Amino acid sequence: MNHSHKYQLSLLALLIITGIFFSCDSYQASPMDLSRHKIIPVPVSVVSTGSSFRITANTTINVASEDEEVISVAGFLRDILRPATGFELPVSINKAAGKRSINLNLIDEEELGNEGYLLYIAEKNIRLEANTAEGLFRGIQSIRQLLPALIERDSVQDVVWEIASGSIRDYPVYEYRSAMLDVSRHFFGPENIREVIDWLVRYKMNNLHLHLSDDQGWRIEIEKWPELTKTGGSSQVGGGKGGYLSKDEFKALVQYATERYINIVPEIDMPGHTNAALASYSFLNCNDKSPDLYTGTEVGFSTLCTERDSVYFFIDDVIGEITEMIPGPYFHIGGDESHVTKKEDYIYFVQKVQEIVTRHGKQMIGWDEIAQIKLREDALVQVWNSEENAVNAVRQGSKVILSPANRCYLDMKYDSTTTLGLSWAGLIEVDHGYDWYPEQLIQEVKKEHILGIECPLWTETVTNMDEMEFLVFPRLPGYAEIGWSQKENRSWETYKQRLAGQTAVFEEMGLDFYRSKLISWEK
Ligand code: TNX
Repeated sequence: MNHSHKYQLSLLALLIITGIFFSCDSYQASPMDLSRHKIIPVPVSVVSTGSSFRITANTTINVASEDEEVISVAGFLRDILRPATGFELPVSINKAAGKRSINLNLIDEEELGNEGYLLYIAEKNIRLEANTAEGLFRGIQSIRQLLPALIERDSVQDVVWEIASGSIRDYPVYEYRSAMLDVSRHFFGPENIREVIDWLVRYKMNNLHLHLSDDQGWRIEIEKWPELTKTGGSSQVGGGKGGYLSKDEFKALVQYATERYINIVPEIDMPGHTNAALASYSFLNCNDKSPDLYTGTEVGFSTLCTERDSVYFFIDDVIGEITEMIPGPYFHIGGDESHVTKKEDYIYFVQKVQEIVTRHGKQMIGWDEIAQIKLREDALVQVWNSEENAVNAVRQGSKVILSPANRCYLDMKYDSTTTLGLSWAGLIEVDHGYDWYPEQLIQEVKKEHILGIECPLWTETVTNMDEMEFLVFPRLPGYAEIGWSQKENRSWETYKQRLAGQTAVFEEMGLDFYRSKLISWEK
């Protein structure tokens, strides 16, 4: 055989072999190292097997049972993968894990709890397993973080969609991992709130607390008391037009959140922080005179008339209408900074409101001042400022939600040059926000007393989404990690590398994040 024949034959062989390979969608899996993942919050354990799984046009999403919730979680996965890959990724139901498929299975393994998951990534398929659909949903967020950042785009990208192979075992330390958004000082509507929900989803947080009323504005429609939104909803800090959520908008938001395993915690702040309500209905004031609407940023000057029965009928209506719209277990009554309510009146008031919340079938949450009353055992105390109140709460048998202002207030400035935000609780650079442990915050408050952590964004200085993004990112992922990850897996040194690994994702999300000098943001 001469050279040219030899060449033609080997070319033919090559073509045949390639053809065989393509017809069964095979490919050379790239070597990859799962242990170099950038997942936030860091999982319980990660083992690399040095290869990879590739999502291709032939990949399917398979669920092992006809559980509707699991099927809908599979649909969520498909919806995040489809736009940028351009692949169909059909959801099918099959008992056995297929080749080239991403499989979602329910299992029964106590240690994983409600939200834990196992993720096995092999060359031939991916298996995601959890006790509940919620656990599968949390696991999907890890899959998402293991893919190239371009997966965030909404048009088809020319990318090899590979995920490093290996296994992940993961579950949270704390059951309550949350952020709070103040929509009262400046109003933020449904579209903005949905975006915030999407942020929480990514980092496996599970609650969003909405601060729906304050001196500057009342933000939720109450049918029986229409002036609350008509008058009380018409103002905000700085004199803008304010706004409010209609009941339909609120219900749609709750549904959006629920579908994403985020519980909404509504707060009506009382008896202080009530100027907007007092301006709407004069009988709420002991002198029967409505004050003007308020657009400043002082706190602690307003109070409901705590001695009037009509005030409690009013509160019963408000709590009734709101709790009817939420499937979740909590209702937040505020209770902070009631500086012009006499102490005995405050105690009488919160005691009565605790009964009302209980009658509507919900667990009461309040800011730490409520620990001054005789709490029901299921009442939850949100600790923002006072150790004494925190200790009082746990001594009474209540659990606490930790929101230490000097560590996790998202409205605190990063450093002295930050123009947005406040600084009354100190400056919170990214390391200071990350580097603490809930169970070490207050000596007498032990791990078993802590339901979880929540980081609030008060919006006195926040007027639009760009400003919100700047204060929330990059601190939020750190708070998610504090709530989820095991203490022994956490350190600022490793966290800051994983945070740097989020650069491209933040950019794809279009976030105006704070580029802290402490982080080596990727170019
Ligand atoms: C204190 S934290 C408040 C809010 C303010 C915030 C500003 C808490 C329970 N009350 O009314 O908006 O500081 O950082």
